[in-house]
Amino acid sequence: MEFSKICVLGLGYIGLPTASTFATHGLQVVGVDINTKVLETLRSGELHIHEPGLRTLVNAALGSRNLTISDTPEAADAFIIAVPTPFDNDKHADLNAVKAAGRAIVPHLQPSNLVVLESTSPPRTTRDVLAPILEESGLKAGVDFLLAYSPERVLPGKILHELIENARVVGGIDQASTEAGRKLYQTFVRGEIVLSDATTAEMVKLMENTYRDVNIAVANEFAKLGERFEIDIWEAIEIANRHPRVAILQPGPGVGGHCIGVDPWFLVEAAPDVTHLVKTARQVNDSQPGHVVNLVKNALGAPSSLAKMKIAVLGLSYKANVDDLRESPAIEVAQLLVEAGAQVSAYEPYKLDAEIPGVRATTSIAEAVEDAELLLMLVKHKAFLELNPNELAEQTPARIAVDTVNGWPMHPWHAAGFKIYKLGVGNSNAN
Ligand code: SAJ
Repeated sequence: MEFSKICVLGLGYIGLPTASTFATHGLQVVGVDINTKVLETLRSGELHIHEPGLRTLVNAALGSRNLTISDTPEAADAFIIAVPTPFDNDKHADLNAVKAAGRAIVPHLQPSNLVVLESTSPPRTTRDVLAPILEESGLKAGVDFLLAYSPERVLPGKILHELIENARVVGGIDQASTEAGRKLYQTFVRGEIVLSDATTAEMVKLMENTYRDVNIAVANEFAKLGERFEIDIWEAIEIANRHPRVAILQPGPGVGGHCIGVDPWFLVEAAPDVTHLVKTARQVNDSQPGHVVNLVKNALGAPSSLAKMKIAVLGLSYKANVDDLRESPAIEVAQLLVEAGAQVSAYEPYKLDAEIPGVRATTSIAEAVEDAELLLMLVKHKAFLELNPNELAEQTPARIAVDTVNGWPMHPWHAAGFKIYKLGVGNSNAN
């Protein structure tokens, strides 16, 4: 089958780059979003999301006239669903956007069309949730139209590169759907396209992020053991990772973003009786912000309260060198400090206007640290790694620093007069 026109439903972090990439590779693409603000922003030549290179790509796609944007789908050869699947307060997957996208496709679905779900979804969503909705068209999945699942697996900050170069799994509800999916993504994917079935492809995506979450959880427990046994866990992990079959990830203030902290819950919800480890890992990682607050107390001599303590927080984003604040553990730490009575100033170089209740946002490191008693690094931003402790010592009265990401080497900071407390490192190393 040939694809000349496609509809991409959802113009967010995945849908917009995907729609634009198809368009710059010669397909006619209708990008659909139900959020009129998103459409207005795109039509005015602006972007509602930040991703290196995305503005140039979207401009090229719109400029070629291959990409048009709309609030409703229209007839096409293929439909790609790339809408959010968040979780609700009970940690249950919220599939309303996927269902709504399916229903929006129904009036336009024609025999031999392909529908691909890209949104991260609990196992069997393509078969058990999406197929019945699409069949309200009167057409039968696997008989009259093709249906597949193909997850996005790109890393925020590297989306445009990884979209094209990563291996991609395509799983159809039958052989013909799988083949059609391969043909569609071959338009631009240079990485290997691995063929499977829909439910396996759904599991692959969830397993990747769950594996990473569990690995980070064990690193976070190792960090607590490092503190208990007065060693440097960063050094221990580095040495352990020289073993050819060991690859431990890095401990830190917690796991943020909208993927790794969310996706494992889809497995726990789908099969709670067989996912004890997955659930425990989530709980371990979710407990890290509270652990960081304990480290701060400890560094200050374990006061019973942090009332009026002046703390300068460095970094608020969910990971290094991005401006994305969604589900950021750094924000949770800042909030816990405020709740404990501390006076918190924060500097986030990628988002100077970050608004967190009770936290004083600052536009420079100098402003954040000017009257601080303690410096707390929560994100391994390049700018923080390059700080010169001697220069910093002149800008702040603080002589205590807490490093949760192993960004500051002990020696130069000690030499500049700072006590350094590190997550994962015994206190005896602080001086
Ligand atoms: N983190 C650690 N220690 C580490 C690595 C990460 O604490 O060693 C923390 C980060 O600081 C961050 C969180 O984990 O708070 C997640 O960051 P990340 O860089 O691991 O992942 P994401 O959420 O930006 O992107 C992930 C990627 N998945 C994998 O690498 C398996 C990406 O490929 C997926 O496409 C994306 O989730 C997604 O959309 O699912």
